[in-house]
Amino acid sequence: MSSIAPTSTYFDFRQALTAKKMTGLWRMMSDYRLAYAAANLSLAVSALAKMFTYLLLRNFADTILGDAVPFAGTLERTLIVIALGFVGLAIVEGGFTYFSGRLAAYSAEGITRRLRNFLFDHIQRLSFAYHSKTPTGDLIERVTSDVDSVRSFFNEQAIGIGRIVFLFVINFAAIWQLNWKLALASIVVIPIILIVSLWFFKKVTKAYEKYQEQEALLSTTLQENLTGVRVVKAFARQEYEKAKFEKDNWEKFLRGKAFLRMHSLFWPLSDIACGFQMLGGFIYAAILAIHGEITVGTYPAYVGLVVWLIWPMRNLGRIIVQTSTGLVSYGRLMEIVKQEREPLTEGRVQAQGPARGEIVFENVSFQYEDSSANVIKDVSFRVLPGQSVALLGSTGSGKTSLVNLLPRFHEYTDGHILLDGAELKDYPRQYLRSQIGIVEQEPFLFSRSIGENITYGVGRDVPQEEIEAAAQAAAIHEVILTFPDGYKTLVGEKGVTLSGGQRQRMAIARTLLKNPRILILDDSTSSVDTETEAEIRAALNRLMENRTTFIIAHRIQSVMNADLILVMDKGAVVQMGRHEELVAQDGMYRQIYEIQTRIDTELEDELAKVG
Ligand code: DCP
Ligand code: MG
Repeated sequence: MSSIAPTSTYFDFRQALTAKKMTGLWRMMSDYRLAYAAANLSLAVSALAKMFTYLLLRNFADTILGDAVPFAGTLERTLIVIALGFVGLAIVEGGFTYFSGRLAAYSAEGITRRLRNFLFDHIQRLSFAYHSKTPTGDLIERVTSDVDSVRSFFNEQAIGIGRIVFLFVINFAAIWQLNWKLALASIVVIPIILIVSLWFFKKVTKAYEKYQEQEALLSTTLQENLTGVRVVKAFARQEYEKAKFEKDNWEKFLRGKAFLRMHSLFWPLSDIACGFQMLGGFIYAAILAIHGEITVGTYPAYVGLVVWLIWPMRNLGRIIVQTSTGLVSYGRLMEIVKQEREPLTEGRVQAQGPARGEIVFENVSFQYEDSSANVIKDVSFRVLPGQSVALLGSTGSGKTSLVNLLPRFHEYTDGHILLDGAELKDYPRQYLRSQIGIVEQEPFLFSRSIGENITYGVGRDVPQEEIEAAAQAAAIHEVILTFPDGYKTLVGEKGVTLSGGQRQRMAIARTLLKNPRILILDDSTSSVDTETEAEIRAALNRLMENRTTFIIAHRIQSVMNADLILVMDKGAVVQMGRHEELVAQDGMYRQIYEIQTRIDTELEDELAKVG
């Protein structure tokens, strides 16, 4: 089978994007069409063997009951030949059916493996905007359940068509050869079956679409509940969540029932039609036999053959109806495939080597795709290479949105951002992201080892000493040594769970290794105790050396030493300058400063009293 097997597992499924769903499925079969041809050919051989079995049966009956001349001389020898013929034909028929089944299964698995690989890669290349508006549960549902129903299409329906055509043609020809009137009388039901099937096809398509939608909703509910399990528990909302899930699940049950009802209605109807067809054929054949228009042996042969003429007719309906699920899933998958990927390497400025890190904002405004107002309003400032900018402001004032413009996670809508004198939009995203290191507020760690998490994204083999040096600089080395397997300890479900502060320090170590020219620290010290905060700040100061840094913080202490402080309010920069300048001004900065110093001194007084 390996001669037919394509070795490459990559196929660009964007080639299968088309308005005609059947054409799309056909394109997906690329590289596997030969295998399908072979599978269909084997089915033809096996159908031929079946036909010969019945012709042999006719000969057998005519020899025993009628007056046909034994073809192998004596009756005994003829019977032995016939018996051997039956065995041989059964082997051929079974063998080729098996072979075609294997080919179909192998091809279906191959196509869907490629499809899953493609989707995985494609999804991770889509934009932030796409991901923030698409529920994870829905994506998971499509990559699993819909891929699976496409797989059954390739495994069952794609091959069924060939079998149906072959069986029909062969058996029809065979009956025609027995008696042409009988042949025509045996297919009167075809138009009825076609009409009924197409009607059901439409119904089932709708029902299955609704079912898949609901299933996606259910997995979204489940996924969100699992991700947000802390919130659910903290607010004691288990009962509410349970009721919500039960409601969604009940709806899925109803839709599943409606879908299955369509199927279960179709079967009896098509069976009844086929039953009448068969009965009518039998009676007509009997009449013909009585009138001597066909031989006695022709009758059992017809009986055998007509079953296999009806079978493809009956299955044609089945395939039409079942193909609907494959087509629905094809459509749902193509909704992902047709999404534009975020271009990573395109850009007019093909910069080589590290950036200097001079950043200028000129009247920059920014609006999220789906929102109506600007989130960043007319912001202008300038940072020299190696300087640090601090962003301070109430929550929702646009601090994170502003720094997210730098790696081009989102595109600014107005104004200019210049990096080393060139427009940011002209740099390839990949270059920018390699030059910018981000320490997020809640860094995400993968379920891999501590070491792998620290070296994630560095893009080269990092020697152990270097990893440890980074961990030491990030004040996390000692903590890692207390874990059972040190740097090899797994993070997450099968390993250790890290605290918020520990995760931040892991992210700092990771960023140190990446050694970017531009650094973004988002709220990096807000969720830890004062002692750890001091450690992290020391680690951060090491990290900030010689890099252009954007630091978002809520505490004055974290921003005091910055070269430039931006005070933000509702998307606009309301104050800008160094700490001394801003404290001297009457404004938001001084208010925050005064409140925070008062709290700090009160706290110290309290502590002194207790001490
Ligand atoms: N916003 C949005 N779409 C997003 C992210 C944010 O519409 N994908 C909105 C929510 C806020 C505004 O943009 O109204 C600014 O959000 P930021 O996350 O930029 O705000 P901050 O980072 O300043 O807030 P915080 O201090 O809470 O982190
Ligand atoms: Mg923020």
